[in-house]
Amino acid sequence: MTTHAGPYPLAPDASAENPEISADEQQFNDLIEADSRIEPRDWMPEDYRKSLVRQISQHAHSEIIGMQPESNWITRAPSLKRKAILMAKVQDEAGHGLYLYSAAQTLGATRDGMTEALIAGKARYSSIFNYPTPTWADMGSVGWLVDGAAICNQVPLCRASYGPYGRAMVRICKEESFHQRQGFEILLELMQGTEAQRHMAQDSVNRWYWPALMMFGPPDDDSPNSAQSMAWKIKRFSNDELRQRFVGMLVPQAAVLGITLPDPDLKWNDETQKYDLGEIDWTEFHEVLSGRGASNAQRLQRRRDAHAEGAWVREAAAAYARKQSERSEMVAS
Ligand code: BYC
Repeated sequence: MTTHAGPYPLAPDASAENPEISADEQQFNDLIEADSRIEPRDWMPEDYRKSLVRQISQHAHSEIIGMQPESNWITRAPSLKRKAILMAKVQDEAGHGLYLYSAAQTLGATRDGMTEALIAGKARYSSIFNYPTPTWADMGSVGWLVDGAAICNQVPLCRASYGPYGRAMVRICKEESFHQRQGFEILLELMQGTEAQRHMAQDSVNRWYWPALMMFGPPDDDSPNSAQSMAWKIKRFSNDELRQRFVGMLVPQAAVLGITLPDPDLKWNDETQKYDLGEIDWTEFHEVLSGRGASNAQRLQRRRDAHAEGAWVREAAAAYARKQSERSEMVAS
């Protein structure tokens, strides 16, 4: 199987042939078998490296694009407390993007290459961020459902076989857990409010529930990367297993909120010991992945604008770094 790294040029030495492939490959296999960690200095199969660059860069892009639906609400948050919480959350997402871009860089991907691919529309990021956030309740749903799905998916990634990715995920998951609780709390407050507030909360959950289930990716029998990724212990559970786990987490929380999950077919199955779920609209999922979701164009344009508007910051930082290094050279000579 050949794995792709996404649309990224890799640093020149990153794909150099290793003359001792077989001994190295044995060592790699032993490390995976022993549930140990692969570190940047270790030999790794080219496809392993490419698959990690693919997944980690997509994940980093998701964090960065994921700042947009919420940053829209910072100026309109209903109180100073809500504004401060939301600002901190959006800043956290930027930090997650940075850890993840750094992890991808340890595999030879360049930061510029990844950014260029994103703003050129050649890179994937999570489908979920192509949906609009028209009401304040959407800040609750994004936290409860989107961050909730993120936690379900990402806690097992803390044990990913690639060291820098797993370690980045530990910190990210701690923050996601706070994000999920703040979303739950927004919805709880709305559900304890007026009729109009309860309606706004339910309407928002109706819009976000199905897209949140799609975050886990296509069904297992239509997931080309899963088998190899699980054999390499990057992924620990399949897309459908994690989706099930997520629904199992939501059901009691929805009861506490007094919110109805918008799936009339959702019910516990004693025989399979799993929830039966209604049909997910995979046509919608593929439309969003093809760039035809409600907000794809807007999200990418905003990212392009932000990149262009931030050029002076990057130039200033580079000029400062150059001056500093010239100064230290002068002192040394
Ligand atoms: N959206 O073979 P599959 C966050 C693609 S950040 C778009 O199952 P894999 C948060 C998939 O990439 C959320 N594309 O793939 C941030 C593949 O395409 P390529 C992001 C999707 O990798 C801010 C193709 O479909 N989380 O939560 O085994 C604020 C076939 O799929 C999606 C991560 O990135 C999707 N939903 O499994 C709040 C977590 N699903 O690359 C919250 C890390 C699938 O072959 N990533 N695709 O062209 C993963 O765990 C895995 O990559 C996935 C997909 C489960 C997402």
